[in-house]
Amino acid sequence: MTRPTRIIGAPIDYGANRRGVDMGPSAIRYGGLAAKLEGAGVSVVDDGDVRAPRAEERDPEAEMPTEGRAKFLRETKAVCTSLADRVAETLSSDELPLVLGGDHSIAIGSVTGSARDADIGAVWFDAHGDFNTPATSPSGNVHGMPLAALLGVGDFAGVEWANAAGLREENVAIVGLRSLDAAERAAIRDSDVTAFTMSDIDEEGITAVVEEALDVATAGTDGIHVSLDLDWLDPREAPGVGTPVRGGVTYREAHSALETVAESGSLRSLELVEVNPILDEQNETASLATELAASALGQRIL
Ligand code: HAR
Ligand code: MN
Ligand code: MN
Ligand code: MN
Repeated sequence: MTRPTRIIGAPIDYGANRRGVDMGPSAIRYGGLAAKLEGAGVSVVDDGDVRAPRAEERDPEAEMPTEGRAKFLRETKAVCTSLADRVAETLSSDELPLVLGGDHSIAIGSVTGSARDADIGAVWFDAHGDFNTPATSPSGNVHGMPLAALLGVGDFAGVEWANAAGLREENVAIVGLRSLDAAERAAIRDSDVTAFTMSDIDEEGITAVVEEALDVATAGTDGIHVSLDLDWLDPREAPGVGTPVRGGVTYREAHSALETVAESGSLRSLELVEVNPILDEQNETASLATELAASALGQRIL
């Protein structure tokens, strides 16, 4: 039985290259998240949103690192710090945190909170590697950096607010890769992270790949964080994302993957990120996110 679930919104787009993902939490709620989960037998509480000042009030270049670029890093730190607290509090009251983004930079907060009182692994469903650092990022957008930040790669080494999770590369699996920058690709290859590309899914099938990813994330850990970037899916299924990449997983593969997550019984925290309602069609990507959450939390047809 899935634990009672607490929804926490993180309505920010500081880390993204296009405006709009800050409206993701509203769109996903409007898409019927609570009803969908209750229909799946999960009891749900909505904890509202973490506070996030509007990007228009901020200077993206304030407090940039000395080397390279990372826009809105100060604001990202503030939001991730309060998100981490909310996630950790949720877990200590025996509820499962379901974090709604927001751009993917919020994963720094979700994972940090999930790891506060436990040793965790992570499965990252994404078209992208999210393994850039301020020095390697071509864009300066922090949503391309959260895994590197959490693992302390490059300039992120010793950045306390970002590496406090103590996440180990050996317990991280990325699933569905199809877009990497050159230096990011080299960093992933040099790391002990396990990365599955779309070709791996083509060759082995989604179930085998997700089972391997779960083995990696659960090995010696107390549970896992699942970070679901909606651009993991093919843009035909999920058009409402800021950085769509052709050739993603299908609707059925996505459900099957999250059902496999549910069956593992190891899910500790979940997040849905990068839904961009401005680019969406009739809220279909937000509504798809609600369905996938229900699969991850154990919905069964029969
Ligand atoms: N790799 C590119 C960058 O770092 C694009 C990142 C796109 N990011 C996301 N996260 N949507 O997966 O700028
Ligand atoms: Mn991502
Ligand atoms: Mn820990
Ligand atoms: Mn992505």
